[in-house]
Amino acid sequence: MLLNDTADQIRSMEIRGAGRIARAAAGALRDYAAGREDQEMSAFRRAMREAAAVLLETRPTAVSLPNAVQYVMRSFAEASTPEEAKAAIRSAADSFILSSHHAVEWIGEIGARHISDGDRILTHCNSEAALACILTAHRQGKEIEVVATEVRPRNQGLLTIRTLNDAGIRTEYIVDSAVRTFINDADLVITGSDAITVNGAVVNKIGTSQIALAAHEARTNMIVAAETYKFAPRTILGERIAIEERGAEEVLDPAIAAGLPNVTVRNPAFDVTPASYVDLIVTEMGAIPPVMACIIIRDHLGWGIEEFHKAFE
Ligand code: RUB
Repeated sequence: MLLNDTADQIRSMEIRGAGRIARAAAGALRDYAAGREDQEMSAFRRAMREAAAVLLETRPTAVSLPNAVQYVMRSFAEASTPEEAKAAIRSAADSFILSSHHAVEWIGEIGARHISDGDRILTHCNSEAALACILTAHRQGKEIEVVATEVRPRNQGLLTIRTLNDAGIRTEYIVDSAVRTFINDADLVITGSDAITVNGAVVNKIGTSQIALAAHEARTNMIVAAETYKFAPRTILGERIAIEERGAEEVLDPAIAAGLPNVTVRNPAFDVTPASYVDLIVTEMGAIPPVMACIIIRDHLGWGIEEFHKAFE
């Protein structure tokens, strides 16, 4: 697939979910590099930088995207010919994609340990990582039930209930505004994440923070399932995660909107849940309290303040 096609598919959300977006971007860079016929390294580097920029501009929130792009782009820093660079890119992209799949499997195993027989789990949006925990617990023979939200305006909940239905998991499907009504029946909330900041705040699908608030009030545990490439190194420097605001037409029919000149539709796609409302973040490295997010960024991803200073020198 051409790089621009992948970028279009990410933008239009045909490819969506932070993990899938990251893998698609890594694969697109690999394929784009393979198709280049540059003789000079300078032309190759320029073309790759432009390709990376096209991908990075698609959706602003999921940190897995810049993390994947950076992983692939760093791989050919030492290459002296385009052929050498292409080989390095291929190997980096393939290894990113493979380790991303493994990470989701591990998260499933680790997350399932926190699900007990008889649990009723509330989930929001459509997250591979959150579903991995639920599906693994089910495969282990635990009798579980799920409450899945609709996820206005893009209805990602439909994808979730199809997967749960196909796995034979009993599921209740509710509108987003019914969460507080059902939270007392839930033993656990499990969601995924698009980005996790250095202080453990979780950026995920709009509505997650309301659910976390309701869970906090009801003393229901809130677990976030996230691969370590969803942790955002630049938040060390106080950089904020950009929250994507999508088009009004996703929320309100333009024909209706045209007759309402005093009404402005707002459509933020994500929100921020403070660390204090999150009990556990399940990563492929283990389950950690949100306050340990800085350790993942520093010790596992290798980004301390010194590394940032070096990178920007
Ligand atoms: C998807 C979303 C998911 C996270 C994690 O939003 O918020 O919860 O991306 O998903 P959108 P995963 O549908 O707008 O991309 O665990 O699959 O990476």
